[in-house]
Amino acid sequence: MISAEKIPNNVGLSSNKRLQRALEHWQPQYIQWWRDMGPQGFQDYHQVYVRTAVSVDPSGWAHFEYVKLPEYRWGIFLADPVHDRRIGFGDFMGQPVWQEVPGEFRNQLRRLIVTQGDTEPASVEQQRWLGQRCPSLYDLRNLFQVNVEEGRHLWAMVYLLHSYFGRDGRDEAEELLARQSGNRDKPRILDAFNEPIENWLDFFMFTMFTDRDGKSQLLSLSESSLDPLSRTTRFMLTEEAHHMFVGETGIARIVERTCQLLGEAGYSEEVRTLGGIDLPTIQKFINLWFSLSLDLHGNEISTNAASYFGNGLKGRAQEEKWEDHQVSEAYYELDVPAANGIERKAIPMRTAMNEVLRDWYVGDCEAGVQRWNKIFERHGMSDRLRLPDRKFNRGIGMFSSLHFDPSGAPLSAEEWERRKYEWLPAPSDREYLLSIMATPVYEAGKFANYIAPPIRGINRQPVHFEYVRTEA
Ligand code: BYC
Ligand code: FE
Ligand code: FE
Repeated sequence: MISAEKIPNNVGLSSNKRLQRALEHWQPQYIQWWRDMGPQGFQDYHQVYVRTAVSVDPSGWAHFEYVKLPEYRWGIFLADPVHDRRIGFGDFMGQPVWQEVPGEFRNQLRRLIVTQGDTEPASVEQQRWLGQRCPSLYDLRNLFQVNVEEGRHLWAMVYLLHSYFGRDGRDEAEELLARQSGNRDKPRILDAFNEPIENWLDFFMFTMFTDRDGKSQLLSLSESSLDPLSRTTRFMLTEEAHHMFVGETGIARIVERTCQLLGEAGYSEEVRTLGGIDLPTIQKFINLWFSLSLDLHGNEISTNAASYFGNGLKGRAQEEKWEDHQVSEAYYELDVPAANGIERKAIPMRTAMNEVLRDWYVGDCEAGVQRWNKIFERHGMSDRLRLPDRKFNRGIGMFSSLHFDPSGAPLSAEEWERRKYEWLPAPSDREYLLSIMATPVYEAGKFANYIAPPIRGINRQPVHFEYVRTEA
């Protein structure tokens, strides 16, 4: 019998027999998946200082304890209901939100929830080897915090599937554990979640840029007319903030260290000879993970997106900031490829909703890159990091069959093939990164040479705290 007490929740699990029965079947499969596909080498003998959500109020967030990862208490939480909440956009604007899934939107909603749910375990799979290459115990703990929370995000989507989609929902919940990142026969649904994350530069860029797609998608789903979906995703957003913190500060600490090494070398020496990560390599990893994450927003012109919006299933990020919530007349000015270059074309705004969300996303990324560039200013250096043009290295959308350099200038296929490793990580860059990460740093307070320590520790603990400890 599954014990509701072991699953922190605010969905009345102990009195919900139907949900308990469904979870009883699924939870052992989840734990098996976590052992097989979760952090490799950190299942049985390590205790990790992690935060567990025990309720949705701010104090429920302050719960830190040492746990063995497979014993983490994955919980089910919805943000508090909003009194008399009304549909905020689309064709049903102003009507009360739905507490059940309307039959006519069942397939679309299931698809959105499954797609969202699929990314969560995928990221855990992608990151499963990183513990063996970690730059410090502090970073190791942050990796595992992100991993257990992505696991909890999977629980969140499985909760919706089990509660609102009956038999198909239960089948989908099992499939979420059956697909595997990078698997040739049963890959994860979205492309970026099949890419390898083999080193910590990948990891920090992924949490900076790909978890930020999590933020844009969760913001737009939190506008949903399906109230349980809205409330679930609203709570997930509070966890997402920490994931992006890990990515942004991780890169900031690498940049800081690189600046120090450059200074020590009189700004002349190749940083790699000092064991650091050179700025061109950092820029290449920005180019890679930003372009992969742009793809996650879907096609520029999408009838799916128009229908999600019209039906009130998925809104825009921060819908309340827009004036027109119906968007039945408006047009969007889109840059499209044309015979001689790029042409502006007005398309119905509803079909451009993926692009509207991508605009929001690019702005949010841009602000983060500007914060990194402050580090160079502080060091009195003229170097800067930047986002590549949106057309660069795209795998989805109108530009995916064409080639561009990071400034947006068109290239022939032959030129792209010849020059792509000027802009994207080359096999030799990856070899170098693996070489400096080959020996993990497991000593409290010590940091790998390529990264600066953080300014402060987790939960007011010192930086040299033993964030992960081995059982005697
Ligand atoms: N890769 O009409 P379109 C997160 C497919 S991240 C592969 O443009 P739509 C997290 C598409 O499925 C947030 N295929 O699509 C981060 C469709 O296929 P079919 C995840 C792609 O539906 C880090 C076809 O192309 N959440 O939480 O408007 C760690 C037509 O495309 C891709 C969500 O994604 C792609 N990149 O837009 C952990 C929210 N893009 O029907 C977690 C839910 C498109 O032809 N999902 N296709 O077979 C959605 O809202 C939408 O599905 C998408 C796609 C925005 C992803
Ligand atoms: Fe997530
Ligand atoms: Fe995340």
